[in-house]
Amino acid sequence: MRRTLRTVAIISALLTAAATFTIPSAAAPVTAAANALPGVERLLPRPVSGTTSGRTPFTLAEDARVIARGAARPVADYLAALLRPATGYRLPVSSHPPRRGDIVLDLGPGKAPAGHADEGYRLVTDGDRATISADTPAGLFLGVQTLRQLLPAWVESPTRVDGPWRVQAVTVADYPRFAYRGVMLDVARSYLTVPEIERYLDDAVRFKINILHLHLTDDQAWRLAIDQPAANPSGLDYGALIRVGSLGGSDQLGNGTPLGTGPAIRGYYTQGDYADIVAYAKSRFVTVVPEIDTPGHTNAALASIPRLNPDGVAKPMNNTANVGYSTLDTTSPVTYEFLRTVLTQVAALTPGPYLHIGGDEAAATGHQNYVDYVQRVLPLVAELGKTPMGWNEIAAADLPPGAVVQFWRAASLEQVLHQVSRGAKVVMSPAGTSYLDQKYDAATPIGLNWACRDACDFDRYYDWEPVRDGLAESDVLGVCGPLWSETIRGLSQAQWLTYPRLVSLAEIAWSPRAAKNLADFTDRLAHLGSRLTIAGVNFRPSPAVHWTTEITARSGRARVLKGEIGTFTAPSATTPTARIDFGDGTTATGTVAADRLAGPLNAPGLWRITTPEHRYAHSGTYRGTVTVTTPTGDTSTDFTVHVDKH
Ligand code: TNX
Repeated sequence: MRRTLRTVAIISALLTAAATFTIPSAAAPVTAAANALPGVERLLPRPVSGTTSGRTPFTLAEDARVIARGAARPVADYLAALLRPATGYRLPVSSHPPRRGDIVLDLGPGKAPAGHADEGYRLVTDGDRATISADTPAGLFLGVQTLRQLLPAWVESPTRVDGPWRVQAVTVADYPRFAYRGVMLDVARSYLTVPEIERYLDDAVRFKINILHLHLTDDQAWRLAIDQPAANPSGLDYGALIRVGSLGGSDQLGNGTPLGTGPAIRGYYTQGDYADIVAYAKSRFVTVVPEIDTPGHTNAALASIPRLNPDGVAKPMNNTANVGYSTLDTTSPVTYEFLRTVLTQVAALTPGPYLHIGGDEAAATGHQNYVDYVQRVLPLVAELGKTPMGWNEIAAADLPPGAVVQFWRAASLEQVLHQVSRGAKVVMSPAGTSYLDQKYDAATPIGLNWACRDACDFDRYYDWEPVRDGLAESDVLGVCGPLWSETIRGLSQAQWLTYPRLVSLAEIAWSPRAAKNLADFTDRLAHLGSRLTIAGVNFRPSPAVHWTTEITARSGRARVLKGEIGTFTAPSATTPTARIDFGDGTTATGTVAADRLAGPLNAPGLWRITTPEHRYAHSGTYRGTVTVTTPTGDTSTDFTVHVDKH
């Protein structure tokens, strides 16, 4: 058995220029599943066009390189780092002419499908090589996500699995329907660490998400450090936003009922942390959209800086989920001094074009004050060089052309349409079909249910159309799925509510409208479960999906087999069984044990198959089979054992 698989994977991930791996092996490397290769028909989101050519499949060679020049190199580095842990291959990035078995990233004008230079790409795989071509590094990166899904699911393994790493011979030409394909993390109600956000992002980009909206401030807490500005006429203490404002969280309802599985998680981001998130996102071609929610949803700021209050007295922090009671004083110059300081720093830290000022549920502000406020702050954002963005309510004011309204409820539809007729754009986040914080059903232990009740699975989040209500295609920038965190404690719970529903939203945002087909989408999800399991993403295995199984078994040189012989995924199984045919005329029942059992907030982990001790009587080469039985039927894979002469 291969020793220290984990160590090998870690080393291979770290050393980009290491020598080939020569690992002393008493028995068996892990062999990739014999399951049918995933084809274009399984891609999520569905590409604009994809065909299987029927030619020789592409095989990633052990000595393969990723060929890239210039601005394509960072994408090549990303791809190589992605493939190294599971393959154990060195995968150097090189600018030499390609050889058989290489992956080529071909960057240049006119490479993407015509008219889609920004994010379009082509992917061609055959017996010679896999080539991704695009006009931009972003296009290459999106093509990389497609290639990744065409490799066996075990490519997502953080530890080494042996190949062959084959890809069907395909031709894909692809580009997005919408430029804005977002997910929103509410780090105000309950905090996520920087590594948690990065991991969350790494999984979202699999589905071609390219916007990370960060809801940084709310009534419960303020999470982004703001430096003391050089000019501070009112002598405001911005450090208090962290000393006081970051200490809060959404622990309970207003009536005292506890929320979530424990108290909200506290924390804050230094400006360096925020810059790290932005840089990490940028390396994945994701734009960060920061939101400073105002003039309502501001209790944490009012609790931190007394002078923001008309009476000069700081409000108490409030760790309930209550909202709608707080407001900045829209008539006070101190408010605008404060906002200029905050928004100037946020704008300076944010390379992306958008700056979101919230604007939702400002029930305590008063209508005219609210309109005056929006008409003052949006131009300030524009003056800072950013496109101002806010929730639907901002459409009550006259917006500067190009301002973006994030649509979350139909209440102010007339106003939104009016502002659109004046040049505003819309991002669609209709609560009932895109709020990722809603319970899947009554049994979901976390989540809210005000926007979606009872049947809020991936199908509902798939089966809606963003261009509607009198909007035209060109009015809509795209789609965003908000994950409000009143009830969410940490990354694993965030993933549980996110997957598979974010995949639904991602397909709405990426794929052509005419390609929408719920039954087909459900079939594709059925295979995705194994990939998420292997990647270690916590997802809810919906009972509406016939989750499929992927299996690997170990091959190698041995006279005696014993211990772990294979691994498989089975997202909906509770008591799978395994049978081993040793290939010498004998069979046995394998012992099956789960890494982690499914729970009300947990996807099941991998299942390990252990063989009873089996001694081969004679030397030779034996082809064995491991077969597992799960609710979706039997799945088998072969393994080979070489038994040497004594
Ligand atoms: C409404 S949507 C809110 C948030 C809550 C969310 C909970 C919006 C703009 N405001 O403050 O967190 O509902 O689902």
